[in-house]
Amino acid sequence: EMAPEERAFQEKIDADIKIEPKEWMPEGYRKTLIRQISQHAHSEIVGQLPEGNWITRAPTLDRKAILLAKVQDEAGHGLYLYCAAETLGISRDQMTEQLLSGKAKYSSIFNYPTLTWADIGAIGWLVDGAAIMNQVPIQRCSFGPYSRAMIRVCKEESFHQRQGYDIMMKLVKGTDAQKEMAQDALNRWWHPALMMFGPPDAESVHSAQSMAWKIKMNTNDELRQKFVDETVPQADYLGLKVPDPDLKWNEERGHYDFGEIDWNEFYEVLKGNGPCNAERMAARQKAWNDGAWFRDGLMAHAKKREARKMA
Ligand code: FAQ
Repeated sequence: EMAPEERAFQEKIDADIKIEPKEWMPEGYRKTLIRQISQHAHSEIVGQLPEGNWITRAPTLDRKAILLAKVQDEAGHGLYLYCAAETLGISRDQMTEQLLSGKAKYSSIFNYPTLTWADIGAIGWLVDGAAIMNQVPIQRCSFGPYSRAMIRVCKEESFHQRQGYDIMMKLVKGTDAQKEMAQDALNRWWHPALMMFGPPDAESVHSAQSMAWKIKMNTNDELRQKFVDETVPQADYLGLKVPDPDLKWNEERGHYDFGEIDWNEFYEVLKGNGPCNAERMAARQKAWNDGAWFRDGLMAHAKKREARKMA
């Protein structure tokens, strides 16, 4: 049986009325939002690392400026999302501690290495492409600050996706070696990109409740299918082959059928056993430690000013 305040809350959700930070909400709703928004923020921050790896080695000055701008956008998204989560009563320090202790997750995709310049193209095309697929519907989610954050974030992600596809276009029109490099990047990023949408619906523990609360607007498998349907023609246009022998257009369903995903690999990455988990966490831990003197300085300064005001 639902308590009256909870019923009123659910009625608002069902009527597409946004929930704002100071309003009453069930504890589970608050917790789920903090989990999802903070994990999303952590993904943006950790997501800077694989691409940052290529800023100094971008092939032209233009490419370097574009990549630099893109990575700065990710930082902005992260900070924006931390702020949205803070309206729910958790501090950014607490969220950072949860990331560094392993309690909070970040997207599995950022535990893979960026081996060649083509990986920067593949990330923009596939990873930002998957991010957009997931985040466009969240623009309509029930929590005001999160939904509004997604509007700006999605605009920037669209630019990111285009810059990635543009890198791929350039490579496939280049030398044989460049085309091979593009194909190799697609081979390595395709399945990890499909895993970004989360476990199959049958194993997704949070989906049903999150969808009832409109924190999530679609199931993991729905978005994964939509991504495959939109991305395969883009690969065809590039003249690249999607690394899946079972991929086939299904006329009856009006969708592509695709092969089984290696969920064992996904769960291993979540457990910390992906190729770059340790490296990513070490980089974040170092950034946090290296910034300690600055945070301490800010706090000391604020305290002094407060004391001066009191005097
Ligand atoms: N990686 O019950 P579900 C970006 C966890 S885009 C790691 O289905 P839920 C942009 C899940 O947290 C990437 N963990 O969970 C960019 C849960 O564990 P928990 C970030 C995953 O929450 C581009 C457990 O598995 N985007 O950063 C993953 O309903 C390029 C059970 O799963 C977002 O976060 C995974 N792939 O659905 C930046 C979007 N999948 O928390 C730089 C918002 C699942 O109980 C460069 N988030 N898990 O310990 C969401 O839409 C959802 O949280 C899902 C997962 C769809 C990711």
